[in-house]
Amino acid sequence: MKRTIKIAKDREDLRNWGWNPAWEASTQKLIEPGYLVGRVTAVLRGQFLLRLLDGERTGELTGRFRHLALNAAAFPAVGDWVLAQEAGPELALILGVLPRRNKLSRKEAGQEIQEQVLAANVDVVFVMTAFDEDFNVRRIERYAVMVRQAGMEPVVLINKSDLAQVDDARVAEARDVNPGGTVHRVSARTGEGLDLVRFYLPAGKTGIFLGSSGVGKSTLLNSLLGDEIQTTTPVRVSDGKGRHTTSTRQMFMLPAGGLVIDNPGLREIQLWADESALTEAFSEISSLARFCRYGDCTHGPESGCAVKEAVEKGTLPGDRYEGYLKLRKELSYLQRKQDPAEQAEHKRRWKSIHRAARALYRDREKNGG
Ligand SMILES: Nc1nc2c(ncn2[C@@H]2O[C@H](COP(=O)(O)OP(=O)(O)O)[C@@H](O)[C@H]2O)c(=O)[nH]1
Ligand SMILES: [Mg+2]
Ligand SMILES: [Zn+2]
Repeated sequence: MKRTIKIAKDREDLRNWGWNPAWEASTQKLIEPGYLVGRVTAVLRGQFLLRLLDGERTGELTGRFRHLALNAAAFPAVGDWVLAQEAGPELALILGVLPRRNKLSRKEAGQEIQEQVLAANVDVVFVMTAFDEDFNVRRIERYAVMVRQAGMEPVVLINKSDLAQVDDARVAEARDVNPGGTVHRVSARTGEGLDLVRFYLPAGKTGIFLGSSGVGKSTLLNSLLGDEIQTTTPVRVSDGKGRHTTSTRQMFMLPAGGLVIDNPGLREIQLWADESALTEAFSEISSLARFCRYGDCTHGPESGCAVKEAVEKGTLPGDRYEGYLKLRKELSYLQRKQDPAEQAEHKRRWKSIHRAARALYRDREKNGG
């Protein structure tokens, strides 16, 4: 007999922030009575803004959480659901992050080979560019791999359509590098395409805008927010020592109930992805590859390569092929840099972290820190 999962009474209102029966079902064993469940709506330096049943609170990590976290990716990201404990009128202590449904990651900027989670538990990712000098299909390609890695299809928005002709060729160019995905013309200024964007964001669904700074992410968000008395200026939270920190990523609720994460422009989008994300993002190349003479064809110097033949015949654009090779090289470099021994150690430590986290959930006596 199929059992229907009902949302516990004391979490009912979290539906507005994306909680649903699926979340309830997958986390039943982790949520002990007395724990608060909340969503991370903003990440600040060392602090978090949490949406809990009784409203907004500042969240801080327990010492134990910090101790158990192996790397930056284990820390709460915007969109995460967390278990917390009340600690004063405006503060909550974060005990753990509930298992993520998905995560949008990049390689940390700089030399470090580390994963940085930009957002978690997202339903739709808008890859945003504009009808101006920002437009670059290679960048869309790169974002597409990132989104596929998170298990989603990118929705490409080309903003500032007021600057373009109706039949601007850039829409078709963007479609060509986003096979299977969608591309829309929008204008935060005139409102063109805004209804389409809203369509992706019904109540309780979470979307995120990715794209370079200057493409109009904040302006578009403001247009979606309409006349709501809400600004898209970053939140500032006091750390109690008189200092203020400014949020990087932040979640907003649209008038119709959809949730949107604004994101500052990422100067560098280094990928944190594997081969399968590349295969999906370049699905037309993957389809061609089935006709290569050798099963392990690298589409390089081999003879009988169907991918290169397609380039020669002009059915696959040469720069698309080169874009593919470049990203593949970047990903294999990333893989080599993640030393296998280190990865084994990583796995082993994660096991013990999960074990400890389970013990932590069970052991309510010790959950104070
Ligand atoms: N022409 C035009 N300009 C826009 C549009 N949307 C945003 N802008 C302008 O683009 C600039 C950058 O916008 P902003 O929202 O700050 O970009 P963000 O860095 O992606 O958040 C601002 O000067 C906006 O007024 C649009 O649809 N059309
Ligand atoms: Mg902005
Ligand atoms: Zn080949």
